[in-house]
Amino acid sequence: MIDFCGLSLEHEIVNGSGTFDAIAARRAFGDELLECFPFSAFVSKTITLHPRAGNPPPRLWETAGGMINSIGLPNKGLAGYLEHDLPQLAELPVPLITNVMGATGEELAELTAACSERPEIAAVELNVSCPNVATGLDIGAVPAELERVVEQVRPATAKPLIVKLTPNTADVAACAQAAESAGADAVSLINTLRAMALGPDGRPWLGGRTGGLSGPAIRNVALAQVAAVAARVSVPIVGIGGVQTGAHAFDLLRAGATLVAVGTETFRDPAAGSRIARELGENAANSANPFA
Ligand code: RRO
Repeated sequence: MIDFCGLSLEHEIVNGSGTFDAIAARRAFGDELLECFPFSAFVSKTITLHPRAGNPPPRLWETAGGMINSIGLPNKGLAGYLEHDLPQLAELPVPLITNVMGATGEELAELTAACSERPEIAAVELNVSCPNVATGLDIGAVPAELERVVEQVRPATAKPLIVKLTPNTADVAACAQAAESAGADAVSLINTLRAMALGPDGRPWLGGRTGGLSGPAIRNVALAQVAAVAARVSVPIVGIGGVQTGAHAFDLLRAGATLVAVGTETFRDPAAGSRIARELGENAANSANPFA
């Protein structure tokens, strides 16, 4: 068992927020999904205070080593999530981490307080890659601003608080340090890298103009950022970025992560979480003896 902020998890592999729809998967695979759930904790897609339709299409662009998404946070809003999704997610056989995003510290604190009241929710993950409505900067990209926001949110819950960091910043380790000193129990990284694709007419292809690059293309960026953060903070780290195999997960653990989240790979293989956890076990056993 792995201890993560007081949660006992079966193995190190969780999903990246927004990359595995457990409710749709349950519809498709039935109770079989519950019997062999691929992740040791489930991270919800990002929830905002009010419902959002998301970005206009197109929302995806495939690259040589991954994909760019411009989904734009479509979700039912907090009330819709609590009423419709939470009862279904509570049936999953693993702890539930709810991911929330707000444009201000007040919004994030309100979302976190609402999650805090629900026993079905084991932990809260703050997605801080949203542009600040006042400054236009991503809230999580500026250490001093991030510290203020996490300080505002911290009193809203006694549950584990994970801050999901953006890689689109000058110094991700400074952001991690700011989150830690404001009371975060863990940090997760990396979210997607801002990217753009042009259509045949030379204009941005994605409805949101830019999107987030994920998949194998960002794996070594994730590794560098996780290592940089691990050198600067002592809270546990969830390593995320382009993991497709147990060996990739093992690299993130060796760089300092406690858990590893799998995202883009689950679009190709919905059971990737179980496979990667199994491979990771084999990899760790073999690596004890390099000649095995
Ligand atoms: O919904 C999205 O477009 C989205 C989000 Br909230 C995020 O955190 N990362 C990402 O790549 N896409």
